[in-house]
Amino acid sequence: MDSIFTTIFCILFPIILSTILLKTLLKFLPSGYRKLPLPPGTMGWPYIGETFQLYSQNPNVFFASKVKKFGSIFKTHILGCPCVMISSPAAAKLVLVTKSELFKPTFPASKERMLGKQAIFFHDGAYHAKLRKLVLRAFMPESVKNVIPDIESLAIESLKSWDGGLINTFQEMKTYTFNVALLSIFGKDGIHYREDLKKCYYNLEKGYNSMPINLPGTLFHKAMKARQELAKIIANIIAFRREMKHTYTDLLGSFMGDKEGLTDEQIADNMIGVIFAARDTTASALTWIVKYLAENPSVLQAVTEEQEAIVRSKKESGEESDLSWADTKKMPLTSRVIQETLRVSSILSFTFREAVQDVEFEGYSIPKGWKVLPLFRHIHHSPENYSEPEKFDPSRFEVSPKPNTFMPFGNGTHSCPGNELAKMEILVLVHHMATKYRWCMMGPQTGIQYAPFALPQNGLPIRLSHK
Ligand SMILES: *[C@@H]1O[C@H](CO)[C@@H](O)[C@H](O)[C@H]1NC(C)=O
Ligand SMILES: CC(=O)N[C@H]1CO[C@H](CO)[C@@H](O)[C@@H]1O
Repeated sequence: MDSIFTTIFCILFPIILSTILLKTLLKFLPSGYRKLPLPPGTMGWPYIGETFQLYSQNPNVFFASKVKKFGSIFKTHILGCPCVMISSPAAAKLVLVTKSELFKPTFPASKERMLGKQAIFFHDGAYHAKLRKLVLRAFMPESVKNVIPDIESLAIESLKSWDGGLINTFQEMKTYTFNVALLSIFGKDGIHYREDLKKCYYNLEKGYNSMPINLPGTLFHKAMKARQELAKIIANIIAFRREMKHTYTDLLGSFMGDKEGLTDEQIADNMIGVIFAARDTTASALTWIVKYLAENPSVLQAVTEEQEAIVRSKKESGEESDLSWADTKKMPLTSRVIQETLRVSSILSFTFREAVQDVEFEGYSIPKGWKVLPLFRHIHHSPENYSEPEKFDPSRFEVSPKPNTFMPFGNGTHSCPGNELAKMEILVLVHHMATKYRWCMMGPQTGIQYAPFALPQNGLPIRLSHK
């Protein structure tokens, strides 16, 4: 009896003791060393991972099947990187806002070289905060107000050039959003440089998704050369402005006026970066709006009535016909159409962050260097947050969405600082399009392409004509 007890004691005691010791020890170790499991999920093939499964179909199919199998946090491997995808509003809030210091924004090195290493997206901390302040200053409502008449001229000019013809909506919208971007960056000076900037930017864009091999003849090489030419043009504009000694309220003015002083190179990287961030995303949103309005005649009718009422009331009160800031505040229904378009189309399905250290996250461990992807598209299409999520129904935004369930511009310190400008250029174009033109889609309109972002197949060919 005694010896059995002794034996059990001798065996059990060290086990119990060491367990207690280990637990105590682990409590004092940095959290990353504790052995929490990785999130559940599969990593697919070596290197390729599950990239094709994700990009060969509606990403929602991939997200939904993963969430069903593994829960709202799961691991996968895409674009050559191990990733953790997170699909709940609460977890997105942690990554983007409350615990954002643990997750830095991240981009492939080749994109960094192409847009410019000093551009705002590639930074965090003090330098990022300074740039963000400068961008926000130029894109806040007070500043956007001043450029409404010029945006309006661009919208009218674009619509006129499309009148009567068969157009590729996305391509044409890219021209419009490019011109608005130049206007917001360089003010009216932009017009003189428009064609040169456009030519260089076009070459830069062609190489953007190419293999990053910098040898003569490659698209990447041409893009890098175009990048240098863009920087040269911008340096000329900067030099010209220094001589003029004016103060400018556009984005370049905001960057040049900064007392702490930015180098010309830092300024150029950021101007190129802003064009990049502003153009295709907004053009894609506009393309979707044109599609949804064509598919939903009752919504188009309501938008047209709202916009015609503005024209009428201006006429009656003898006001100038130009749109003012106050007018754009009288477009609640059109604004809801924009919100619903951004929700359904979810142009950026997700964003990329990277764990800056081993992170303990909702019971799992995320290793340092892994990518962390908040799935905006999944959140925007979750039936728990939006009933009949696939249905286009702007009236759902008559009540404001719950926090962190609607993030077309992201959230936190890296959210899109250009959202006011983007909404403004959309409202202005829709105003003129709905009141003066009619359009119909040409060919079948069910296809969607998803890489790099959601867009109607073939850029939505339409025929547009004056009413
Ligand atoms: C961003 O996060 C804050 C804090 O969680 C939240 O209050 C706000 O509603 C969020 N914004 C969006 C657009 O969801
Ligand atoms: C605020 C809210 O209702 N959030 C819900 C959105 O949907 C997710 C599932 O995808 C739920 O977990 C949230 O509670």
